[in-house]
Amino acid sequence: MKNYDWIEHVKGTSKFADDLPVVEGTLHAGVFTSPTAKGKITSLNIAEAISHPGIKAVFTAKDIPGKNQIGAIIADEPLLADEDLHYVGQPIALIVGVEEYSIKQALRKIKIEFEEQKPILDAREAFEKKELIIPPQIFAIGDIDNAWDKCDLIIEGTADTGAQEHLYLETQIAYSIPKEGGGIKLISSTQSPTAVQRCVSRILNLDMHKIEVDVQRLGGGFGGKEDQATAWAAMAALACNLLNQPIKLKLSRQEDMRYTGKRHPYSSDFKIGLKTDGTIIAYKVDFFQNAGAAADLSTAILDRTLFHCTNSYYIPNVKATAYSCRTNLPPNTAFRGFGGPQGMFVIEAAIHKAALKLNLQPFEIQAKNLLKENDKFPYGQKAINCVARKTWSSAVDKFQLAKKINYINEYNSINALSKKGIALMPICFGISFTNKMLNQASALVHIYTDGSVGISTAAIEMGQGVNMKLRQVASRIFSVDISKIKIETTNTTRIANTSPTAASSGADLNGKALEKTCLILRERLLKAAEELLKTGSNEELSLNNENIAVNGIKSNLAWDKLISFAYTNRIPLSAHAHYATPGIDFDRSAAKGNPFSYHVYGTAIIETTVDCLRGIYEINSIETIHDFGHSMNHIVDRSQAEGAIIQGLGWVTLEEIKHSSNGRLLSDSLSTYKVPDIHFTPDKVSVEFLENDFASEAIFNSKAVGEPPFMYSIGAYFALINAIMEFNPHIKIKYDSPLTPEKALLMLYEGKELNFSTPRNK
Ligand code: MTE
Ligand code: LUZ
Ligand code: MOS
Repeated sequence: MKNYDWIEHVKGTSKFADDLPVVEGTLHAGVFTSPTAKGKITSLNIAEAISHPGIKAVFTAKDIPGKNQIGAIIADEPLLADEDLHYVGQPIALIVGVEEYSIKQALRKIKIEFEEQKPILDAREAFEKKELIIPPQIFAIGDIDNAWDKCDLIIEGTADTGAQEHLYLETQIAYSIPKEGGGIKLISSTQSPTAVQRCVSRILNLDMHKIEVDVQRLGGGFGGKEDQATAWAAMAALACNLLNQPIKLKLSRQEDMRYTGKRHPYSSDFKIGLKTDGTIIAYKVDFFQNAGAAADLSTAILDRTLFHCTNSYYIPNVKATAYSCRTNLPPNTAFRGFGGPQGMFVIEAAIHKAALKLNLQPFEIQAKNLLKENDKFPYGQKAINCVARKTWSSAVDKFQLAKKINYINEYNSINALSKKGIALMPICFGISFTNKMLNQASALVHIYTDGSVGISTAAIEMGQGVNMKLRQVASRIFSVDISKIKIETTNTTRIANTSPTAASSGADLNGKALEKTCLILRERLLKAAEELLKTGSNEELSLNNENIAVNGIKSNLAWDKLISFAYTNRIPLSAHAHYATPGIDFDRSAAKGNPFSYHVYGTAIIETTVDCLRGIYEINSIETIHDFGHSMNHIVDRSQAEGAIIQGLGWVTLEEIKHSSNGRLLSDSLSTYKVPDIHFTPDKVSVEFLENDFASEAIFNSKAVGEPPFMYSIGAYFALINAIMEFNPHIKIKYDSPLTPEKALLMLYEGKELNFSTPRNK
């Protein structure tokens, strides 16, 4: 199975928002943003900007006809700042002009004065100052207070993970076109068309039915357009509404990097208690999430950190507390894994630290505590059809762990300035939105009189291949060729009340809704065929390879003939159906329930080499046994796993977001923000499929794949630490990701006498 989208991408013929033809009279918009991380506006002078040649208008908060509010979960974020400034890059005014260059010039002519205050950039500092987005959230199981007595060893420590820039290839963009009756059509690069529609309706004080949002595809989202595509679309819509002219708003790469939120950095405290054999008895953890200046999706992300705080381990006594801390940075947002990676890093750090004390290998502790069937997660759900141990033992066998270790030991014994390290990384990721309401989808299917099929769902194609999977669903149920199936744009007038395409569940939710819809049509068509072929009750009809089969034998009735007969006989050839994931529930006040439809498991083995003179390093290989369920498209799923793994490697190694002490983003271009390229990519990235048919709520048992493999990369951090410790065994490790080459170099020589025996003046 190919992904037909890729052919168009390679030819350059796929259309993205900026490629769509613009309507006559289209104007462009630019955004004037806060120069300070915290302050109060004392004066804002837009007169000079308005009179700049080519400029049509400048809009500020007071021009908003509806509510100046874009917060989706908590109403704490204005579209345009009116008085208080909360981060560098916060939108203040919108400049509309005939072309982008004059807008750029006019942006410099807005004069702002403000009282500056001292910003908070760090989550722990925000916590000290009681700047919390919501009250602390707690997940607990067992009896943590009495569990410590049963432990032979108790270890405490801290673990930090960094922010991450989404770096989707297509920057944030929206195009707004006025429609009759004051309505608006929006082309938006969003993962959540309904979120855009709802927000624009609130900003403009218009009924939602007046706002149509249409999405062809995204040049990547990775969570960065789950919530944060909305503001730009709302600004384009605002100017469009006020001027009654089409408006295009797109961010340059640098604007995008500066103005939009990132993966949340976390700082955490852990305490872990074990038996001398490595059995984990108790785990206590406090997560300090750096939310940025507004809630955005932070509270939902905080939830997922708690859900995944024990990764794929069974721990009988757990207390996990999570604090969402308000700081003066752009609001941080969804990013592949959605808080899961941040939670999982900390338990891995705790295990690593405990292993050093117990004189065990970290993988011995990991293996000992892996989930078994029916083990309980801290939120009460049981691990069902759990393949945690199966993926682990397959990885150990298939990738020959024992042999690898021998080889690495030998390598390290003969190389003084180059050291290798190895780590294993099991993963476990829950599938379903943790907010139950969002686990629904619907589909609309038209069969045209020539037998070709058009499909609408809520799914957004952003490179992950969901459109290909949806085509496969319809193709399989109708038994017609893929070429007969077209996936239409995602449009709020065809599919209403869409959940974001997120939580890795795009194919599951929309695929299931589509399956239901196609089955309705298939039943109707088979009834029509019965009539046409005048078959008896002992004859069973089916669709087979663009033909109707009777008792499995090909008849002379072809698919297109049947369609044309159905149309002639006034049988409806369109259908719509709705799907809601069954069996999920979560009691928020008790923090107990079954929030997930199923879990995805897997195990990776990672080998790294560190250059102990320079601190630079290579990830040599990352080999995984991944639980795909019964994959419906191997090439799409494999590429999702590979992409997620390499994106994750960037997060734990090279990608370092730096701010100045007054809150200005320093790493705001690709010369200062390093992402993995093809040279950094490991020589060997193996993704082996563990096939099973366990997940009945996954579409055709093909498990969600978008996010889970991201977390394998956490193992690379520990493999690098292990390599560094071969060179400098006595360092005190701060578990502080990303492990940039700079940090690696400092760790290699921490506490070491530098002894340059060669005379330097010669
Ligand atoms: N793959 C590509 N190529 N581009 C993306 O933007 N987003 C990821 C993942 N894979 C993304 C991607 C994220 S964050 C999610 S949640 C899923 O795709 C969403 O799509 P799905 O639900 O259809 O898997
Ligand atoms: N978005 C969301 C998500 O709103 N809820 C989730 O549980 C989730 N999980 C992963 C990614 N996005
Ligand atoms: Mo993905 S973080 O759920 O968009």
